Amino acid sequence: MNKTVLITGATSGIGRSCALRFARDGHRIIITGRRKDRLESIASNIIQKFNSKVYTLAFDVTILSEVVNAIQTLPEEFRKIDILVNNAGLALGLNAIHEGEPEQWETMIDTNIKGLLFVTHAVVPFMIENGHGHIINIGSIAGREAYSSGNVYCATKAAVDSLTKAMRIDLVTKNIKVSQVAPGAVETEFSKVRFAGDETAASAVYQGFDPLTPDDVAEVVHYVTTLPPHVNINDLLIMPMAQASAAIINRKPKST
Ligand code: NDP
Ligand code: 8X3
Repeated sequence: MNKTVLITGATSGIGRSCALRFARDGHRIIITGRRKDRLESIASNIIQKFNSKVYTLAFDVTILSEVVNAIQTLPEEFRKIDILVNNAGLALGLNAIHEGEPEQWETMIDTNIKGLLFVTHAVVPFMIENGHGHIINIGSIAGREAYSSGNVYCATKAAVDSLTKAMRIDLVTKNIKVSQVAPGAVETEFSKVRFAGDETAASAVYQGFDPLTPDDVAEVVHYVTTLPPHVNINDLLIMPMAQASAAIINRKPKST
């Protein structure tokens, strides 16, 4: 059956892969993010490849009025949202707590926690009206274990873990499933954003081992939505084989 799937942060990485994965099944897709040009090119790619229905919404998840306005403008055929993938998020910087930049903390908290809350708050009424729904929050290994200099980013992802549990409790009587998919290292634009465009620092993060690809994560997110109505995956931690914990990665030495 065709479903309507709204994915935040679909201009890149995991969100973009999720959009393509759900579109492959012929679902109606709503892709969101701030970069309008990217949304448009991904939408034409989806239409060309899968002939799926796709709608783009350019907004900033950190601005409540933008979130509310964007969701309100959805045309009738896209309003029955069955699946919400709360994926938009970012890390900025990697500094010990006393050397961190408070503006970067604010952006991470605004995006990863408040943004997820704003979008959920705007979308859940549609799900309640429809009598069902499924919310998938993208957490992280960083939400399970703090790692050196990860402080505020780790805290935001621990909040996603906690909010996922809280949402599940509050929405259980509304027939809305709430799941968390929490990946380890995935090679996307994440580290380029974290290191302010420093490609050398970003690529070093993934050196010497095979990180997850955004398609690996999208496959898992998609899987979680394919189970029978009485089954919910509450929480799923997906790691690269070479990554045993947040900070322990089996990197192969560079061959000389
Ligand atoms: P990318 O940088 O590739 O993608 C991040 C997405 O979030 C982009 O589409 C970006 O869109 C969107 N986004 C960021 N800020 C905002 C904002 N204020 N408003 C709207 N959209 C925003 O990174 P990933 O794909 O790796 O990250 C996706 C999620 O996965 C994040 O929540 C991240 O924390 C999480 N994650 C990532 C891991 C990794 O190793 N890469 C591991 C575990 C979790 P735009 O800039 O166009 O607005
Ligand atoms: C992103 C994974 O380990 O870089 O959530 O924080 S990590």
